[in-house]
Amino acid sequence: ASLVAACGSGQVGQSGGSGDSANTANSKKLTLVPGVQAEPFYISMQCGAQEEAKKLGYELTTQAPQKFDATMQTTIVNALGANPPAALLIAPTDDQAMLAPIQQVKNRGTKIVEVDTSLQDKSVAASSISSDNTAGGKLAAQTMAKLAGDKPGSVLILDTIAGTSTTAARAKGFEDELKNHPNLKSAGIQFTDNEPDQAASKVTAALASTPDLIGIFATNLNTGEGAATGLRNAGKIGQVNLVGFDASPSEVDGLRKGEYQGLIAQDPAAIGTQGVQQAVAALEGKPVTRNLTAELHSITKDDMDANSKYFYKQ
Ligand code: T6T
Repeated sequence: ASLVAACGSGQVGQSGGSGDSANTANSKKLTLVPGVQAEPFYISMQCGAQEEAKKLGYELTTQAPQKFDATMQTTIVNALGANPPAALLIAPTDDQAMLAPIQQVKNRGTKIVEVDTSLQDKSVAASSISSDNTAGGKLAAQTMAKLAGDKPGSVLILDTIAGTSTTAARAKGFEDELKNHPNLKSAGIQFTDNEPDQAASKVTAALASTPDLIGIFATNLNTGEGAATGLRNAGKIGQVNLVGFDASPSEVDGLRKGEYQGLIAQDPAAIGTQGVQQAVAALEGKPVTRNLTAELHSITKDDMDANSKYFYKQ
């Protein structure tokens, strides 16, 4: 499935750039394969990537799976093998299962750049660009501790799918930082299949099983949206602090309404921009940076208007 994003002021189609013709083959073609289609984080990433590709004279096409799912993403990546792009920018949905399909495209001569998530095997990609997700998890725990003040209690972590490098690092960073805040006890990590409904049910269950639950860390957009639903259903909005990751329009709306007490915003457009820059550097034989880190920003209701530049596109 392709993705059409509204970037900046105008509607931007699937491709950016000068286009090309059969005789230039695919040397100017970049393909972006995000984790999932029609999702504000990856739409913002696509916008950054498209703009940069156009600037550098390349054509970027986006092909996104319908769900954050390794089988669906594998189908897309396998199909690229028939007509491989010069470079593939990809957010692997599983840090192991996506190794073989990505390696196969690489074997056809395509340069690989990881954007957002990454494979465990660090030998495949020429470059990886992501947030410092461990630091983001730590920042979320510090925010949670500040919100709790001196009040002791348990905090639940909502993760997405095992094998997702980013959210795993956020959960780990959060749990590690909790050790510095003895009032806060971890109520454990729950996986949600990256489905808001599952996140909502996990919150409902945790409210029943953990009477001293005072906080929830939602490691991404969907877990946050589901957690807000779970708290709303139980009439616990504002009583249990919700710290989310990302800054989708619905999360930002939730922060304004008091459903979230804090958000850790990423800079997905910068990840897309830098992903294209690294891919093009690799293609043009220029120096490539193996690992690049995009900025994170902690946002609360009080400072959200000053931080609106970090809100994602939809
Ligand atoms: O949080 C982002 C991304 O960084 C993560 O890898 C998967 O979930 C998101 O796309 C948000 O839904």
